[in-house]
Order: sequence, then structure tokens, then C-alpha cells
Amino acid sequence: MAIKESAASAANGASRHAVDAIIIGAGFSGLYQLHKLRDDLGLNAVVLEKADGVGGTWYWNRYPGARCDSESYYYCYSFNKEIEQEWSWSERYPEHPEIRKYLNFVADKLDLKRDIRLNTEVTSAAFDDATNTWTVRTKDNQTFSAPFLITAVGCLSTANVPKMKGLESFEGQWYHTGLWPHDGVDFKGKRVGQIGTGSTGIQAAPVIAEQAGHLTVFQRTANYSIPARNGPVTAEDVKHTRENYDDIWKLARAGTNGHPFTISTQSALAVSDTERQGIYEKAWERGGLRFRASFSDVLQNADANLTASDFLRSKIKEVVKDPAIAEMLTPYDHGFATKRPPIDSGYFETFNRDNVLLVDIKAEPIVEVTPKGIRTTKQDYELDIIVFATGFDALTGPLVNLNISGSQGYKLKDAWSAGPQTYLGLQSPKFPNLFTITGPGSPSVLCNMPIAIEQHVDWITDCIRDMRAKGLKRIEAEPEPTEKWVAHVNEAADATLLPMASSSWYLGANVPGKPRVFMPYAGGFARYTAICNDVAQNGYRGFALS
Ligand code: N01
Repeated sequence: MAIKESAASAANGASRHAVDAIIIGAGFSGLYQLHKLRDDLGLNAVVLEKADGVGGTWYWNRYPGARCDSESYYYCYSFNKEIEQEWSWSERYPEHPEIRKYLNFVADKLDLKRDIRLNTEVTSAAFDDATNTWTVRTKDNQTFSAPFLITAVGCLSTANVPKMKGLESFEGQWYHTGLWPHDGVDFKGKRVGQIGTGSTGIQAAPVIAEQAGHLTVFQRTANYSIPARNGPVTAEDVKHTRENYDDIWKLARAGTNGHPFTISTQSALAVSDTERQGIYEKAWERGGLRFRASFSDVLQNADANLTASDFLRSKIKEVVKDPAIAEMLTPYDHGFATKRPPIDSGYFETFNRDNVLLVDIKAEPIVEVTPKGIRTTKQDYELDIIVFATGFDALTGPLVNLNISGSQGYKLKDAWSAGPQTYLGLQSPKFPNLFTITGPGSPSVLCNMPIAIEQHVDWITDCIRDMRAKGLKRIEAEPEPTEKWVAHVNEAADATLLPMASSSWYLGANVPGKPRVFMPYAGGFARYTAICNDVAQNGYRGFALS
């Protein structure tokens, strides 16, 4: 890439670079977006990445037990046949180092790294109406300018560390799972406290319990979980996948969630109790996220949902030996899959261990962190290490934190103060030429991420190609279609049981003070893709182009 650097500014320590497109983030989205813009459109594109390696989410999330909940054969790119045929996964669910290895393999294969600036943290981005140019500043005093700015910052990349009184006084170590030390943490013989029992906490607890002297799990909301049933991928599996990739991707794109399996067309209420039990048992044995596809209406009909929730509650009671602990671990305040359903490797079994204690912090709330551990309203728990598995400021956090100002200096944080305002999750009014890959208002986190990412990157690339072909310099979401889209996102969520889970991060409920708005698009991936394609084919309806 020929980045133009201004000699004058380079002389005073700062440096300025002019390119055609700036991409922020070198995870799944940033890598693919760079490939498309540079290698398909021939643009000067640069990726700015805070970390010292590629991987995005998988660069940071290295906590014990971190692996993907989507199955490896489809948690990968679909755009390149050679990559598909050359790469093979070792496990049904890839562990974090293997995903980083895969992303490095892709980056090397496509020679992407020469256009990725690592250790380059973006501190602000501002749009200039006179020149239709974005200017991005970085922590190390560099300035990049380009007509197009594309955020590839992920949906779950801003760690949510709760503000707990006394944390600074803690004499042990504390860590957030999403910012895990690269050298790992030595739990041997240590008294560990884990706060949080979402997907992350449910993956981490069994591994920490095996390594630590003692583990105390502080649970605010009990959760459902399905066994992952992880295992090695055989040579036969690899061969079968490679031979069938076209069909796998076709199926994934045709569905609701970008997974290559179909949701049953049968209602949970249309079968006998015995038949339903048999179907759930089979799904439980098979394991994984596919459990929720057992019936058509698990996420649409409260009575149907109850059958799944009851089945999973009964499993907790089967697995956990102490009935009082089993009861504490049983969720009653939300239906199965109305929050993102975790999958696990021995989570409930962990509570049968002698070195594990469960504390219900709804019954005895945390009062403060003391120098020696955690104090609840009932007692003090002495700890050497605290693990915050407390999730993320999801979807909006990574974008708002970029300190973006659009047309006439309008700030994204103000534009979204009552919740994200996007058109198709791709753009926001007053932020011309800014595209948000898997932004709020798109299927994103309700989808197998690489599939959602590829759809967005392809759409953005086609849009930029069309604009350049027509000599257009500016594209901006219009306010009215945006309002309609936000209303449609709400409608789509309301047609499901998803908004019922009042503590869900889909609603922003995990971050104190965050507006309660259902953020991802729940209308289904295939439907969403058709809408985006239709918008593009109709002259980018809803966008102002000039
Ligand atoms: O975060 P979460 P996560 N005091 O927000 C609790 C993806 N993911 O990191 O439910 C005490 O789900 C909070 O309690 P409550 C996946 O999409 C993917 O686990 O708010 N507790 C909850 O128990 C997932 O959904 C994979 O009452 C506090 C937990 O912390 C998303 O990431 C693996 C608290 C947070 O759960 C986020 O999952 C893992 C406080 N102040 C995750 N604040 C793979 O596919 C929060 N909690 C690999």
C-alpha cells in the first residue's frame, strides 16, 4: 500500500497518512474488509489495531476454557475455497489459540499484515463536511485520513468491570476475562472468587476449579446451559466438511442464525409429552447451541419455551448432587435462550466438587471488596484472585468509545444517548461514509459471527464500488428510514421472547445506566440479507448519496 506521509508532520514526531479507507480492528471483520477493499477494489486501505497481533476478540479473550460456542467447521470464513480446503480444525469447538492461529493463517495467506498497523490505538475519528474526509487520530500521535471509515471493532470487546467499592484496596490479583494476561494466571493452591455466570463464567469455572485450591462462584442470575460435547475432529469429519462446504454455507445463509442447521418446523406444543421429552433428550445428548432448534417456537411462544426451560431445569437437578445447590443454580427469572444460551464442558458438575462453593449474591449482595477478599451482606470470603466474568458493554460500547464525531461535529455518543440509531446496523444519520460492521440493529450477535461479518463486508464493499463507479463521494443514512428501521428492530424483537429477559446484555441491562433498548436485529439472517440486498438494488434506498 502506498500510504502518503506528510514530511512536515513526520518531522515533529507526529505522522500523517492519507489513504482511501481506514478500517479499525484486525479481527474476523477487519481482515476480510481489508482483503475486499485492497484486493478486489484496488484501494489503499489500512487497518489500525490496538493489539500487537491480529485476532480481535480472540486476541483478548484468553481466559481458562475460552473456546467458541459455534462449531469450528462453520466458525470460519466462507469466501475463499483454498482456505477452506487447506485449513483443518482439531476440535468440534475451537479453543482460543487455534482461532488465533487460523486468523494468522488467513492473514498470511492473503498477505494482509503489511497493511495492518499493530499497536495503533484509535483515540478519535472526525468527519470533515467540506472534503468528505474522515480523520482518525491514534494514541501514538498519528493521523490517518480517508474518504471511508469502517469500524471492525466487534460487538463484545469493551470489558465491563463493575465499579465495586474497595476494589483498589484488594491485596490479591484481579482480572477481567476479556483482558486476560497472555502468560496465563497460576491458580495453583489459590483461593479464587469468580463473579459472573454468563457464557464466559460457565466456560471458565470448570477449568479454574480444576486448577485452583478453592473456587467461590458469586452468582447473580442463575443460567441455563447445554453440554457442548466437545471432542476431536476426525480426518473423516474434515474430508466430509471439505467436500460439502457449498451446501454448508448455503444452509447457513438460508437460516435465522447463520448456523448450518435448520430449526424444526414443529411446535413444542404439537407433540405428546413423551415425544417432546425424547426430542429434548436427543438434543441434550448431541449438545451445543442446536438445542434451541429442537422446535419451531421455543423462542416465540411462552408455553413452548417453558417446555424447554423445564427440561433444562430438570437436568440441573439430575447433575448437581446437593439439592439446595441445584436449586440455587436453577434459573426461574427468564426462559431458556431469552438470554444468550451458554454451552459448557462440565459446568454443573463443577458444583459437585469439594473445592467449589456457590454464593447467591441476590440473597447476599456484595457490599465491597476488602483487602482480603469479598464481603457480602452475610460474610467475608477470603480470596487470592478475583476473576470478573462480568461481560461487556456490548454492541454500542466499542463504537461510542472510539470518540467519533460526524457531520458538523455531531458526536456518536450523543446520537446514541437513548440507544443506538442505525439504518440496517450499517450506518447512522450524520455520520457519512462511516460503516459499522455488525453494528447494533443488524443480526450480529444473534448470528454465527463470521457469516454476519461476511454479509456486511460484502455489502459495504459493493456500496463503495458502486459509489466510485458513479463518482459519488458521500453516503449517509437518512433520518426517517433510520427511525423506521429502529422501530422494525424493536418489532422483530417483540415478535420473540428475547426482550423478556430483563438482565440480558442484548438490552444493555448488564451495564448500569445504559439505555434499555434491544440492540441486535432478531428478524433472522436470511430476511435481513434480503432487505439489505433490496436496499442496494433500489439505489441504496434510505441513504442520501451525493
Ligand atoms: O457476559 P454476560 P459473558 N455483579 O454479560 C454477571 C459471548 N461469548 O462474558 O446475568 C455481579 O453474558 C451477570 O449477571 P446478570 C456470548 O455472546 C461467546 O459471559 O447480569 N454479577 C452475568 O452472570 C455471550 O453471551 C463465547 O445478573 C455481575 C455475568 O456477570 C457474551 O459473549 C464465550 C455484575 C456476565 O454475563 C457475553 O458473555 C463466551 C455485577 N456488578 C462469551 N455485572 C464463545 O462463543 C455482571 N454480572 C466463545
